[in-house]
Amino acid sequence: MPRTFPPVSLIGVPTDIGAGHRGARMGPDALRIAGLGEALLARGVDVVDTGNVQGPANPWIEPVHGYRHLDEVVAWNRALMDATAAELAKGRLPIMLGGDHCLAIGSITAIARHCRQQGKRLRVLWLDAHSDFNTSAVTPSGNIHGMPVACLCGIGPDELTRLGGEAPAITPAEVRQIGIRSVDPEEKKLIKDHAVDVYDMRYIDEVGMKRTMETALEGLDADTHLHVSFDVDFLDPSIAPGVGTTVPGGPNYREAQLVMEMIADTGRMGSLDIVELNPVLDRRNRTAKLTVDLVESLFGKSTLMRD
Ligand code: Z70
Ligand code: MN
Ligand code: MN
Ligand code: MN
Repeated sequence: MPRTFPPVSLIGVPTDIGAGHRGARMGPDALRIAGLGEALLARGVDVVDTGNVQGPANPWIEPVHGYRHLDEVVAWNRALMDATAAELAKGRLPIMLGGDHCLAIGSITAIARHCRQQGKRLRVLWLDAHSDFNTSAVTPSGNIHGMPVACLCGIGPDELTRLGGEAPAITPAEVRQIGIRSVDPEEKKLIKDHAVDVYDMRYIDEVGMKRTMETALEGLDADTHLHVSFDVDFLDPSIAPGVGTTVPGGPNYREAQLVMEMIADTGRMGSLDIVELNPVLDRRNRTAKLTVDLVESLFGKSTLMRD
């Protein structure tokens, strides 16, 4: 059955402030040029491009006390939190065009607050090769894009954990991580201590993507806001080379399409981050075009005979 989607607001977040490679700052325009807005319009979705959130330049300096660019990360996330909240308040579905994954601190802080105000439950689906649950004490890199899930769960510097006021913004029980295949040793302990629900690649290989997604999406109801945080490095690098940190052994094209189709079928997606696309490392914008193709599936396009 054709599904109708709420009106969409595109929010560009042109920064690589939390990353270990520069280039994700060009992600928003690569997605626009790959036709993201037009593809949604063609599906009958009302789309407005709100332009780009503004923030400080990337000073590209070494980490200080376990954080690289903490002040700048805070500034970008404050700006994005406000932009996300403004679109949610209008009843629109914000799509964050990243930008590196640290931006999920700002977007999800706003989304969690919106859910509390509306009496809605939150489910965060974290599609990623990485768990992004590092802290300043255990990070191997100091890059804050490896820390957003921990920060959102209240583990991190006050400036980030309390971005929206009280901490934590979310609890680990609200999170499901899919596609994980690169976790640092101390990060693994934190994930286990906080009982984050992780569906890693071995799990997906053993039970299949269909059952994995059924389990991760279990319990969604009419009062649930589903947020999808899509790190493009979730995808196997053979189909998605345009990311800073490629990790072999990710979902292939067909598995990724199924993920998106099953999310669409829930009818519960209320917001979406698209992060870590790095056009500098891409070839002829193919990773951006693949991302647009997958987003069409998220908005109900069926590759088969189900339209
Ligand atoms: C590693 C770190 C990372 C990308 C997250 C990697 C983090 N765990 N890399 N997303 N692309 O440095 O914390
Ligand atoms: Mn809403
Ligand atoms: Mn990530
Ligand atoms: Mn990642």
